[in-house]
Amino acid sequence: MSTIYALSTAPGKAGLAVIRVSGPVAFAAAEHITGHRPSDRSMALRTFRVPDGSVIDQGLLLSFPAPGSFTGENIVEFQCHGSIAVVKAMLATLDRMPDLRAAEPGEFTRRALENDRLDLVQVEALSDLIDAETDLQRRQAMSVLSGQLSDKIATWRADLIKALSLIEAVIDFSEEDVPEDTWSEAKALLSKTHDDLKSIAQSAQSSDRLRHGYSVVILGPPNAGKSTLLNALTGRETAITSAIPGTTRDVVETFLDWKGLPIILRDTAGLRDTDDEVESIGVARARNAADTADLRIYLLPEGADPQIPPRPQDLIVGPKADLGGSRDLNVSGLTGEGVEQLIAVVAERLRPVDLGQTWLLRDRYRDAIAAAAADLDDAITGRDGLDGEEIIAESIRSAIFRLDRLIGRVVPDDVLDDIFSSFCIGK
Ligand SMILES: Nc1nc2c(ncn2[C@@H]2O[C@H](COP(=O)(O)OP(=O)(O)OP(=O)(O)O)[C@@H](O)[C@H]2O)c(=O)[nH]1
Ligand SMILES: [Mg+2]
Repeated sequence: MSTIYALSTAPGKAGLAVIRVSGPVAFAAAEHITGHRPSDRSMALRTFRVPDGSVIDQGLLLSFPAPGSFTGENIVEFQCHGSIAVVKAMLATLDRMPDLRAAEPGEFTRRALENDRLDLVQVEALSDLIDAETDLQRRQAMSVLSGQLSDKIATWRADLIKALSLIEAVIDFSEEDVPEDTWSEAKALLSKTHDDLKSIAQSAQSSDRLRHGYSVVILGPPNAGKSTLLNALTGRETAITSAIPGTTRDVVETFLDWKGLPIILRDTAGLRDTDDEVESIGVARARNAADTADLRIYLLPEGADPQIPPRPQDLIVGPKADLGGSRDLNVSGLTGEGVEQLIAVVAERLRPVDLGQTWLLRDRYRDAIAAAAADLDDAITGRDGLDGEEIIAESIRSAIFRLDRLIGRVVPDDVLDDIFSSFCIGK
């Protein structure tokens, strides 16, 4: 196994930069550059030098021995100044050492997987954590990274193996010797796992939104103050506003963090019938955005026609609250009145009901979980319909295999290559 190195912090100027080295000669590399390595699992101030003795920088050196390190190998981390020249000199020095090479994208994490420090679900959670932009995204990624989903999968797997062994025992018995409650015990295990899988699969939509953002669209007639509200919500002049009805034509999109939820907020053209060619394209775009939205905020003056029928989830809000308003919620983009309340109500409506079940599920998980649930469905109904025990056992084996693939127990290399290709170098 080769020893790999990489800059693990973002490239460019910064207060600090961290260079990570992992593998059999990591400790030798540290000694080469600093003279001597601090004791295991500790950090010490060191001078970093090139082999001819000239000083590159002064910084901290951290040392983690195998097998309790992130990768499961010997690791050292150089914490140097975040200078482009320092980092360049450090990487060049490492590169000149025998048996060391630059890491590929995600290679540290891949080694963590290969050395059983993380399973595949946790590997992807680490990637989610690094990509997290809102508090809820961070919390969901952390709960998977800390092993909550892996523990659940381990329980399902153990229950299925137990059920399988019960069914296999039935297969080995001759017909008349089969204990009556063996099947009911197996069926209870299968049903429990099946229901768990199903409920997680049902949270897939919330998971998808937590990962990619909830779509919230502001709708209403021209001049209602939609763009002014968008600007108040983003805190800057995101969209053009004017007293001329029909100002907004394109859908104006921004990303916001509302109470930890990732929100993609869209301002749209005022909804009305129009002969203006460009404006009618704008209205069509507004309708499209409304169709795919998770929640629509209707900025609707008293007595105005919503044009697009509201859904139960949607909010009808009175505009220009500074001039008065009689709806339950009235907002003013101009003065900011009601804006905080609007954010709170929208976040409340969108927040997943069962956050504990809402993991940042990827398509890969969703497919595996749904397919495993279908296998168990076959196994359970198969028995009710008196399928042979061999066929039922086969369905259970298939579900176990899908869970094994999910956590990375059995994963083809091309799937792994695909997963790690989205990682940055240094992860
Ligand atoms: N008093 C008051 N005036 C507002 C408020 N919001 C917007 N306006 C005014 O109403 C006019 C229209 O505002 P916009 O935000 O451009 O309205 P819009 O709904 O985006 O209009 P279109 O893009 O044409 O559909 C402008 O003159 C704004 O200054 C508000 O909260 N209070
Ligand atoms: Mg507008």
